[in-house]
Amino acid sequence: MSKNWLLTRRGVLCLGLGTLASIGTLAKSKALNNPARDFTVVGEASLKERAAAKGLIYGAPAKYRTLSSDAEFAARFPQECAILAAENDLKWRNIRPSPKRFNFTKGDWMLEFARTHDLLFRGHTLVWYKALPKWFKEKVNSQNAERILVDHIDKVVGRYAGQIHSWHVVNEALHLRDGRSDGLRNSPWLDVLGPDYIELAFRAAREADPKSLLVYNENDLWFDGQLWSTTANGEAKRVAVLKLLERLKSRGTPIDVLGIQGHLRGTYMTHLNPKKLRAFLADVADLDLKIMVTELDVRDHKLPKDINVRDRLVATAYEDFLSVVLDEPAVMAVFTWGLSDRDTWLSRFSPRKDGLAVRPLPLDDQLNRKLAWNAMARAFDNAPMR
Ligand code: 9MR
Repeated sequence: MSKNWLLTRRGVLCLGLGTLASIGTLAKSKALNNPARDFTVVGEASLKERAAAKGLIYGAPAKYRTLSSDAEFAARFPQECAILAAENDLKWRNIRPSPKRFNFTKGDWMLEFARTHDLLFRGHTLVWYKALPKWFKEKVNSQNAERILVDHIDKVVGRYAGQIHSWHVVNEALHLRDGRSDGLRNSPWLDVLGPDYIELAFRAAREADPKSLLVYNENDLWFDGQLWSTTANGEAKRVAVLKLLERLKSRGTPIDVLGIQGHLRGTYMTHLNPKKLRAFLADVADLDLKIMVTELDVRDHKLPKDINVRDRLVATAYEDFLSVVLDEPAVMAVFTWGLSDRDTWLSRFSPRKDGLAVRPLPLDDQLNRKLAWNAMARAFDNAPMR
């Protein structure tokens, strides 16, 4: 079979029928694996410097656990990143041990780390259907939910007011497979508050900190078609997000930014549709919103074993995606979801069947730059100036 089989009529037919998921992953990888592709980078400047040269911000989240115990990682982080996000330490489950108690120890430590190392700080996340404390189900009901949510936002956002660059206010509120006409997810928040919980959260956040940028953060916006059984069709999801954003804006909701997560899949990059993605980003910008890539990484658990081939495919995904997205002037920041393969959610969530370590991030587990780093550096270098 020709290496370029995806370009043959049979390949196009296969794509059209949406059967990619069942076709051998190696064949798909070959379709994008171009051993001659040039990932050369000029100079030694860091990702944060290259991003800043174009008016962009680059950063990543980290965990208190890692930053406070891994001195090598903690020293490396500020060399590449201009902004630190709290990966888990500001989630409900971690700061609300009981309805009456807040525990800010780790959040405070993270902010202090950011300050000490001259990093901006990003809060994640105020309203999510996951990472809720065990007591949530038992104690929160439609009578008290508004008070509890507003109080939470007031205390958490208020505590860091004036010191935080941006907050993920609402995370992943859409889930088309739940079958609602507005596309909203059947989340615990929707159950107790109805669809207006989104607006409520943004208003409370603005009230508690008039300065930080308020972000709506959503997944599965980068591809076309349906990739696997639990995802929505990418186009339908983009339409639903636009509708939600239009509704929020028309009601004067204080929202500043759409966060597109960007958890890419190395085996599905043929589903990146630059034209449609560009059009979507332009539509978002027309709503007078900024855009951030909030959780970029490339899942490699089904890519070939060979590290050179794998790294090349991961790098290809990074550069192909970023070169489209960074063309949109409304895009102001890029976060990878982690900095080094040493600490990535994917090693637990999407491990490889062959037992090899996953390699989804710009730095390897020794904190050295990989081809994915080159791909990002190139994308920043080639991005238009903001
Ligand atoms: O990377 C995070 C992982 O360490 C946590 O166990 C998990 C549950 O809290 O959340 C992961 O981050 C998620 C983020 O908060 C929201 N978007 C999807 C991310 C990956 O699951």
